[in-house]
Amino acid sequence: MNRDEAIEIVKPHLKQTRFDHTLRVADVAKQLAEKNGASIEKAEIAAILHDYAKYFPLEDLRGIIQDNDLPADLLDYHHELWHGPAAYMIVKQKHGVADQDIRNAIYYHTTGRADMSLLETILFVADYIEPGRSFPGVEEAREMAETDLNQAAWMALRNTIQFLVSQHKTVYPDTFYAYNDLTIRLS
Ligand code: DGI
Ligand code: FE
Ligand code: FE
Ligand code: FE
Repeated sequence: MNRDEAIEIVKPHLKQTRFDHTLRVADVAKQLAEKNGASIEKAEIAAILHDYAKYFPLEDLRGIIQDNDLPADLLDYHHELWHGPAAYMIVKQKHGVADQDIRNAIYYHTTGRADMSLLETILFVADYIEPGRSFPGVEEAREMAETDLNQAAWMALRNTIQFLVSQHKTVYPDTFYAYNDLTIRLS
């Protein structure tokens, strides 16, 4: 699958603003891949596909999770967490994306997880720091991504956990596992 094929797949499913976000994530992911010695082509494809399922009806996302033995506990958490695992499954089944690392990057782009691969970390950070994002702490994470990708991922995880806690929201365990893993690895 090349860039244009990936774009053709996702474009009909995204609003213009989300499509623009997707292209910015792809740009940032390519830069991070180049800087960190990852495959630029894989980073670009994973980024273009990452929010494919963002606007699928919730019943469809629920069905994809249930019918494919994805973790059932996802359904106990915020539905915002469903579109990554669902996209992972659809690109595998409908679009023949065979590369496990690309698919895992899509799967974990919202929550993160422990022991993220380089490609997973790149997509996780690119989604967080793309130039259209403007939440508190993003500028620090952006600057950190220039020199230390894992430290930038750690900052994104810490900020997200702090934000969710401040809003009295639940935090999916993989997000804690990702944070703990990087806290240990970076100390
Ligand atoms: O799809 P995007 O908007 O580009 O970004 P995303 O897929 O990273 O979604 C991030 C949103 O998910 C963010 O606003 C926080 C929300 N969220 C809800 N529960 C959790 C969560 N994010 C994480 N990392 N962990 C959660 O448990
Ligand atoms: Fe997303
Ligand atoms: Fe994200
Ligand atoms: Fe995104």
